[in-house]
Amino acid sequence: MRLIATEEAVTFQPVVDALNLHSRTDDTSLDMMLVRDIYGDNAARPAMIGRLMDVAGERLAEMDRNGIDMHLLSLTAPGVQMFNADKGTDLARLANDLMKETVASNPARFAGLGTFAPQDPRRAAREIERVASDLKLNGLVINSHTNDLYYDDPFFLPVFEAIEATGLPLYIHPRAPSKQMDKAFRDYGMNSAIWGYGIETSTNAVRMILSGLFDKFPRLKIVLGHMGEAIPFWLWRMDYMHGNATNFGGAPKLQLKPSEYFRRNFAITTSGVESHPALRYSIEVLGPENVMWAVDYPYQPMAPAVQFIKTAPLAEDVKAMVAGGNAARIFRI
Ligand code: 1WB
Ligand code: MN
Repeated sequence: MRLIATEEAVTFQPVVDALNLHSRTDDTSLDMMLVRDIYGDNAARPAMIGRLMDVAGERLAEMDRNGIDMHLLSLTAPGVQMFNADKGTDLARLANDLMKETVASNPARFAGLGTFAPQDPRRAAREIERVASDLKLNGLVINSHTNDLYYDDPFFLPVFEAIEATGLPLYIHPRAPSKQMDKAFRDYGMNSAIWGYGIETSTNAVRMILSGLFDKFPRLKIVLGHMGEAIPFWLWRMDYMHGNATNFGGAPKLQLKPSEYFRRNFAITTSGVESHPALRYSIEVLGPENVMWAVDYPYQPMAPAVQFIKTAPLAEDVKAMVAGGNAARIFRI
C-alpha cells in the first residue's frame, strides 16, 4: 500500500516576505488573523514559517518515520490571492518555479501543485498552461474566493477554460470567509479551520455547481479537502431541494442533479478529518475512486493521520485506493 498525502503545505521566501509586508497593511479582511499570526512582526505562531519552508529536513524525516511515501505539496493558503494583480501574477510564477525545483530535488518523495493569480484571469490562464506544459506539475491549487468573488462569476471564465484544456485537477483549498460573510465569523475563532474555512470553501463549490459551470466545463476535476468540506453530507438534501425548489430565484436549469456533478466533477481528500465514520460515509456516497488520503501537514501532525488510514475499517483494496492509488491516478503521480 502506497501512502501519498495530498494536501501538504509549503511556502517559499518571496511569498513569506510578501505576506509579512501585507501583515503591516490596514487590510481588515478575515484572512488577516492568520496572516498576522504566522507572518506578522509579532507572530503568535513563530515556528510555522520554518515548518512550511522545510522540505528535505524534518518533514522528510517525519515522512520516513511514519512510512509516508510521498507528499503532494501545495503553496499554503492564502497563496498569492491577497496581493494586487501584478504582484500576485509575478509571485505565482516565482512560486511555481520554486515548486518545480523542490519536486525535482526528490521526485520519488515529492510531487507538487502549481498555482495562479485569478486576480488577472488572462495572465492566470497563461500561467496555468505553463504549469501543465513547461513545468509538468501534478495539478493546480487555489484558495477559495478571490477578491471576494466566487468561481461561478463570469470574470473567471478564462481560468476555467484554461484548466479544462490542460486536463489538470484543481484543488480548491480553504481560506477565511469573504467579506459577504465576514461578521458571523469574527467570534470564537470561527474565522479559521474550526468552521469558517469549510463554510467558505463549500459555499464556493456549491455556487460553482448551481450556476451550471460544469455544464460549460464538463471535464473539470475539482478536489476539495476536509472530507469534501461537508458537502457529501448535504447531497441528498441538495438534490431534493433543487428538484423541488419553488422559491430559488434565478437558479438556472441544470443538465444533472447537484449530486451527479459532485460525483462526476469532484474528488475529496481526508485532510484534517480523521474520523472513520466520516470516511466510510464519504466512500459510500461518492464511490471509493473519489476519496484520497491527506494529512494537512504542518497544520496537523503526520503520525495520527497515518494511524487513521492504517486502522480504517475498509477492505484492503479500497484502503489502497484511498491511501495512494486514487492520488496517483488523479494527480498523475
Ligand atoms: C488549514 C489550517 C490551512 C490552518 C491553513 O492554511 C491553516 C487547513 C493557512 O485546515 O487546511 C491552520 O492554521 O490550522
Ligand atoms: Mn490545508
